[in-house]
Amino acid sequence: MNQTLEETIIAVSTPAGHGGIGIVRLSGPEALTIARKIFSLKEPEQGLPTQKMCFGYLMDDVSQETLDAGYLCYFPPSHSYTREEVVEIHLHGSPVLLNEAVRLGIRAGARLAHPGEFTLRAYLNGRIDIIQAEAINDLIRACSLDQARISFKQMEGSLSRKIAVVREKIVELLTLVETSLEFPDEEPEINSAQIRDVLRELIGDLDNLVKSYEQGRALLEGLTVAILGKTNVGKSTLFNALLEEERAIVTPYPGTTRDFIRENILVDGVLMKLVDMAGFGQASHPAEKEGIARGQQLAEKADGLLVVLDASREESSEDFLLLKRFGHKKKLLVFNKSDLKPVINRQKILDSSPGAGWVEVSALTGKNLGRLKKMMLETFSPQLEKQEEVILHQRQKVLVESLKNNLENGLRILDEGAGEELVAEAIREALPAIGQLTGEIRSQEILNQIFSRFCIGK
Ligand SMILES: Nc1nc2c(ncn2[C@@H]2O[C@H](COP(=O)(O)OP(=O)(O)O)[C@@H](O)[C@H]2O)c(=O)[nH]1
Ligand SMILES: [Mg+2]
Repeated sequence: MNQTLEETIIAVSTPAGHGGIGIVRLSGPEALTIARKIFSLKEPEQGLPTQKMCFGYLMDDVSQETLDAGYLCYFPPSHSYTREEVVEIHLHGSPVLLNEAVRLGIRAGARLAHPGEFTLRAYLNGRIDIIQAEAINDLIRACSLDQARISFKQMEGSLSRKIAVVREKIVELLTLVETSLEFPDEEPEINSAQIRDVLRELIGDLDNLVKSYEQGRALLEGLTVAILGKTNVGKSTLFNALLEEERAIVTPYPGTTRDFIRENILVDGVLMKLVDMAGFGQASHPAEKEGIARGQQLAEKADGLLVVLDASREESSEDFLLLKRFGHKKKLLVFNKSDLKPVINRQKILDSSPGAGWVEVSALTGKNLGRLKKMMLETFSPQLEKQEEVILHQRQKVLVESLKNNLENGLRILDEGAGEELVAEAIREALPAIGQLTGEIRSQEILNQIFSRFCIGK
């Protein structure tokens, strides 16, 4: 990736396709000069206030043809995303027009930006660290409101600050240990018991961060919710109803669904991967048999189960087998077909599955589906402690783990009664991991990996 900051870069920053408006963005030392060549202000005599929308026209500066009307907004380096001159040109959201604006900008001296290059510049110019850059991309790509919330906080520096505190504590500890070593005749600044306390506390904090990665993954990838039940109880109808579209095939005949189908739904901002599968019980076809086997495996790994029962029929041994088989999983009992005359002995089912939440619904009429969704959220989402940081990237997790290992190593050396010099050395080895985490230690490979995942124009 080209990293010369002398060049001015340009790209369309809004998504591909037709839209109400589209934005072309420039960043670099010539951003304003180039923008003024291709965009002429309607009232140039009024000057160009910073961070204000100024009306004008997109112009071909050679043919003098006016191509569109829109707004130009200038951000001086002190207030821009990249810490360079940035200009946004807001036009009508037509891909041909926006591409033409980019072509004109390039003819006037700009270069097409690489994916993520605006954010890369914000990092290279010291406005954000690497953790924040990753968070910006996470925010853009967030599929759920919970993930967006976390990414926004991290973009604002919450995780970076947490890491900075760890670093300060380590540096302070090192300074105290080293001063004590330097002046062995004086009263030591810190004794072994105090060193041990500081290390233990740091290791505890880092351990919580490492553990949060599991939660982070659930957020990033969504929760898998499998729909289980005997054949013909209405699983596919429920699946379609929750999805609000006719995705799975529904027929009155048992064994209609042979494989499993997975679709995403958003429940109150939380991403859920809903899986419809073959009904449990006697398979009438080899494909159905295989479907049942795969379904069992999937259900075993799911974050939650919806066990569907046909309330208009008598409960059967298969229902009880199923409940027993998945007794250990988080689940909700869904008594379906509540629009028909109730026949099932509900209490008997509830007794066999103590503690499980339940709800009466009709997948056909939609009765209680809102309530079911609410219960799915309450029962299946990991309980995020609001103030806790959550790690969303393996890169970060690996580095935090290595940091923790170094400190544990220091603690072990201390416990073995080795000299404080060796302890200090072990602790000092933790520092590079922090530098890599925040991007203070720059690795071209890591930069390429991170920024190539961005969109062009960000
Ligand atoms: N009356 C009524 N019929 C339903 C309801 N849900 C599903 N059905 C019917 O039950 C039959 C089997 O449904 P389906 O979704 O294919 O069941 P699956 O085998 O569990 O996937 C179909 O004829 C559906 O129309 C419901 O809530 N009420
Ligand atoms: Mg089905």
